[in-house]
Amino acid sequence: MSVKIALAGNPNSGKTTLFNALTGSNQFVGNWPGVTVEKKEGRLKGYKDVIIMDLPGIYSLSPYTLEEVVARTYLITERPDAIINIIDGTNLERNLYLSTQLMELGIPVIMAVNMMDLVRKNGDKIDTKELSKQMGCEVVEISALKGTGIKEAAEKAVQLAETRRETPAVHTFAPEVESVLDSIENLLGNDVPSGQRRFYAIKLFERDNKIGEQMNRVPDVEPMIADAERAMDDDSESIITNERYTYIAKVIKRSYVKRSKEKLSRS
Ligand code: BGO
Repeated sequence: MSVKIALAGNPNSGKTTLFNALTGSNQFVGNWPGVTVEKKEGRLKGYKDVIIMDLPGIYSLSPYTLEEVVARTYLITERPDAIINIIDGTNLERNLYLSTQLMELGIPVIMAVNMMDLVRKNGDKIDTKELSKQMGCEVVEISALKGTGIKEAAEKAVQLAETRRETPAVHTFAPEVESVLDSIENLLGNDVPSGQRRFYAIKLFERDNKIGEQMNRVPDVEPMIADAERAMDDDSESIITNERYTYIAKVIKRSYVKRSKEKLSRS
């Protein structure tokens, strides 16, 4: 049985470098259906039955760019067996924004923290154990350019993919946000696969105008959203964005050790 692994990450995170290193010359290039966004897939070197699907470089799974819509439609409808989320280790905060969203899809994720050669050169350190705990996924440090950590990341991704296990996100938002998301999830019931319920609930709460296309029935959640917006005095999309950044700030505080800070704490 063949295994499908999606490669997802921000533009400039080193995704192309990693994809080339993982697949070598075993690549097929085309377009995603109906759009002129390039679609690349390739066979993982050393594995007969493992396909790596290179998703477009994106910052978010929102509905605002073709690339984002292509990537999320693929993730929701095709459901790869695992996701390799490549992130730029020198730019953790911005990159983890997408990661929090990938974790909500219920698909097993392995996080490949790239540019580790630069992180080390800067004298910074990442506590991968803590990052892994906070994000709820395995974390491997890599340098796509130098080729370090890549084999380990690929092996872990294949192992994870073979489990085909649903993996719920571990990060949570403020209690009042969780409460409204819970209510939306209850309304969704079995209309969407259980592993994707949180993802759909968040998208509905954000008034994502494209998510309905992936659903048979769209529940009326507008009164719940309006109540929450009144109570929190913000629009629902900003509420979720802020919650993500609040969580990310906590993750970074616990897992990223900047050289300058280390020096300060020693003095
Ligand atoms: C240029 N370490 C370092 N140091 N650089 C890396 C690593 C790594 O682990 N991985 C990737 N890069 P893409 P997307 C470049 O092209 O794979 C570099 O958008 C340059 N080009 O080499 O393209 C990689 O697919 C001139 O850098 O990313 C590339 O995700 C001067 O990160 C860039 C300096 O990688 C983006 C860099 C003409």
